[in-house]
Amino acid sequence: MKPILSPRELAIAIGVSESSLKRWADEGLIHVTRTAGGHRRIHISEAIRFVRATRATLVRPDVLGLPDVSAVVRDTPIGDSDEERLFAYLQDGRAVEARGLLLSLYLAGQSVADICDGPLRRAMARLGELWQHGEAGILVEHRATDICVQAINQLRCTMEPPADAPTAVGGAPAGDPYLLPSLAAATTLVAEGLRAVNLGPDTPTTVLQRAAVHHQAACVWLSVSSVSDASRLSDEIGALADRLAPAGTLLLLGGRGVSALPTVPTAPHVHVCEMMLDLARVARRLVGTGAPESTSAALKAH
Ligand code: B12
Repeated sequence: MKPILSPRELAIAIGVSESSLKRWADEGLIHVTRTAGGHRRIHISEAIRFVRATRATLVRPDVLGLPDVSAVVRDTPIGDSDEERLFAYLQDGRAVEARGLLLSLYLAGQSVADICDGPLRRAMARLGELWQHGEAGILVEHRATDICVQAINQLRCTMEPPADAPTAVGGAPAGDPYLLPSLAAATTLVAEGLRAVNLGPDTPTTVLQRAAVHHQAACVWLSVSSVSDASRLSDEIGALADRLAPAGTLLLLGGRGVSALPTVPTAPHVHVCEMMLDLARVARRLVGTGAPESTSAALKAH
């Protein structure tokens, strides 16, 4: 990915004239910075925001350093749904096409939450049903997980929340090996304008609490997929909620395993979210309010 673009490069990528692009920049439709010599420069995150907002067609994605998207454009089976195509790419280990497909859905205006709750979740669920974790299935599942990690990280690298944006920290609890749900949560939050520190799978809740203090987090997400000792995990989550309460830090719980817990804290700063779409909604309110102290109040109406 090319981090900084000239107006000419973005113009070529979306098939418009350089003068149109400069005019849009001067009208404030696209944010540019200036070099010491006064030349306009466009950050890749701003270029991608512009492409999404205007539904521009990327005729030369390679100019932006997004060659994966070209691979998908060349390989467009008519009539297949996004889920169907992603499933086929993941099953066959076609990483370039899978990354390109998810990136092109994002460029076409779908949100990160839509992509994770939709084609990504459904394609992975179908892979899980195929082999019931026989050896061949584990091979495909690990490979598909790695490809999705690459794809989501690629999306994440196109976004740069402001330095003063509220911070979220999160992960999956100790003993939980699932990579994708926490990564999807982090990227959903970043897409909504938060800064996210993803501690990933197998993170003790005490470490999440420490990270929340260290980063003065506005919220902590916990993605629960695999639960071996449900009552112990319930207690750990209860203790985490208690420790987060004084600073007004929200605790956002989600994942397939939450329903296996005997109890979930019911305090006002704890929210159980089913999907990334719910998380995005909470994030939008957080970005609107900023300071952690005010987050609980702002979310009461949620
Ligand atoms: C990949 C995979 C694995 C990989 C994980 C690799 C890795 N490092 O991540 C490996 C091979 C290790 C694995 C192992 C096992 N797995 Co497995 N695995 C899967 C699979 C295919 C995909 C999981 C995934 O990543 N999905 C993508 C994510 C993004 O989707 P998601 O988890 O549904 O999350 C969504 C929501 O829950 C929500 N969400 C999640 N977290 C959060 C957090 C917040 C804050 C919010 C708001 C929302 C939210 O948003 C997400 C997007 O919509 C699933 C199939 C499935 N249906 O999901 C089986 C599945 C989960 N596995 C299963 C099983 C049985 C196992 C094993 C027990 C197999 C075995 N005999 O060893 C082990 C257990 C491992 C353990 N210690 O727990 C079963 C679980 C059945 C059950 N009812 O519990 C499933 C459902 C497969 C099946 N159909 O049988 N697995």
